[in-house]
Amino acid sequence: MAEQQKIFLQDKFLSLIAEKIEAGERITADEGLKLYECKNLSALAVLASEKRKQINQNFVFFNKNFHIEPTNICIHNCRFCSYRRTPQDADSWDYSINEMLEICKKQLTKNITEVHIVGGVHPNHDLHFYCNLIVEIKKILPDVHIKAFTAVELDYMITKANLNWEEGLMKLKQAGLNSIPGGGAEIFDSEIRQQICHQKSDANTWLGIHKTAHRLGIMSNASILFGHIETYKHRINHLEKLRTLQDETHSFNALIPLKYKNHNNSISSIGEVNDVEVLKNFAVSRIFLDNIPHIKSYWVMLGKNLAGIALHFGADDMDGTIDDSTKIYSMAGAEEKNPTMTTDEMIDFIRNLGFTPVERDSIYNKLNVF
Ligand code: V47
Ligand code: SF4
Repeated sequence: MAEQQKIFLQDKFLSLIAEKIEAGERITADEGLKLYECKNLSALAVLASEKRKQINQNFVFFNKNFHIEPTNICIHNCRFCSYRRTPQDADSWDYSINEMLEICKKQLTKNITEVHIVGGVHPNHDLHFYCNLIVEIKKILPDVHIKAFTAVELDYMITKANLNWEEGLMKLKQAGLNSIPGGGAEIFDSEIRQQICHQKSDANTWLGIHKTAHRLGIMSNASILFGHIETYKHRINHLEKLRTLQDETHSFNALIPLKYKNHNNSISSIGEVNDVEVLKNFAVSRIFLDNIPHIKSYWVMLGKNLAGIALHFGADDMDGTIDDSTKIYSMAGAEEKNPTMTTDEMIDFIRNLGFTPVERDSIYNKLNVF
C-alpha cells in the first residue's frame, strides 16, 4: 500500500486491518463488525481496493447475458418482494416452455454466453418441467451456460419430485444446468428470516443445497439482501457462514450484495439505506470474504452511477449486458427501468472508471481483455 494511502489510516484499528490485508491475513468477525461501524468511508475504499487488487488486479469483469423469469406466481410471500403475484392478479404471468423458447430465439444472433433463469416458486411446476426447459433451451442455444434457479426454487421443485437434493441436482445437471445463481439467501439469521420471509427455505437448506451442488461440480453464487431490518451483526454472521462453506468447497464464484428496494411491498415503510451504506457494505464484504473471488456490482439494481462507484469499493464484476430481460428489480423500484448495455457501452463504462474491461464466461475464464 502506498505511503500516501496509509495517511488515511491514522487510526490504530484501520492500520491493523491494512497490515492484515498486506500480509494476506484474514480478518475476524469482530473486526468485520468494527469495519461496518467505521465512519471513514475513504479508508474503507482504500482498504477494499487493496484487497480487490490482490485478488483481481485492475480487471473488471462482465458477460453477455439475458434473463428468463418463467413466472411471478409464488407460493411464498416474502415481505420484501415486489414481484410476487397470485394467479388471480391481472399482472401475473406463467410462461409455457414454448414461450420461453421464443425469448431464447430472439437472442440467437447476439453472441450471448449465459442465460440466467430465476422466478417465483410456482405450485404446479416441478423438476421435470424445469429439466425439460433446460433441455429445450440447449437445443436452441447449445453453447449457452445455463445459470438457473435459486436454492429456494430448487428446494421446492426437488421435494415436489420426491427426490433428495443430490438426486434432484444430478437430474438438472444431466439436463444441462451449469451453475446456480445466488438468490434466496437474504439474511441467514433465523429471527430475521422469521420476520421477512418466514415461509421459505431456511439458512441450512440454502447452504445445504449449495454445498451439495458444489460436491456435484456445480458452481454457484451467493447473495446478501441488506438494508432492511437486519443489523451489522446479522450481516457479518451471514458473510461468515458463506466464508466457512467456501473454505470447504471453493465453489462460490461471486457474492452479489443486494440493497433492499422498497417499492410496492409490505415493508415499504422502512425506507431504503443511502449510498454510503451501500458502498460500505461492498467494502466490508470484499475485505471480509477473502476466499470468494468476485464481488458483483449489479448495475441493474444499483443504477449505473452507483454500480460504477462500487468498483472503487472492492467490486470487480458488473454482471452482464442483460438486454432488457428482467423485471424483478424494476418492480421493486430499481434505478434501471429497461436495463440493457451494449458491449461497447460496457467497455467504455469500465474504462472510464480506470479499470481494464474483461469479457468473461460464467465461471470467470477471460474471453476478451479490452
Ligand atoms: O434473493 C427480491 C432479491 C434476489 C427485492 O447469481 C430484492 O449472478 C432488493 O440473487 N429489493 C434474487 N432485492 C436475485 C439474485 C441475483 C441477481 C443478479 C445476479 C445473480 C447471480 C443473482 O433478489 C432475491 C432477493 O434477495 N430481491 N426483492 C427487493 N425488494
Ligand atoms: Fe417468492 Fe422469491 Fe418473491 Fe419470496 S422473493 S415471494 S420466494 S418470488
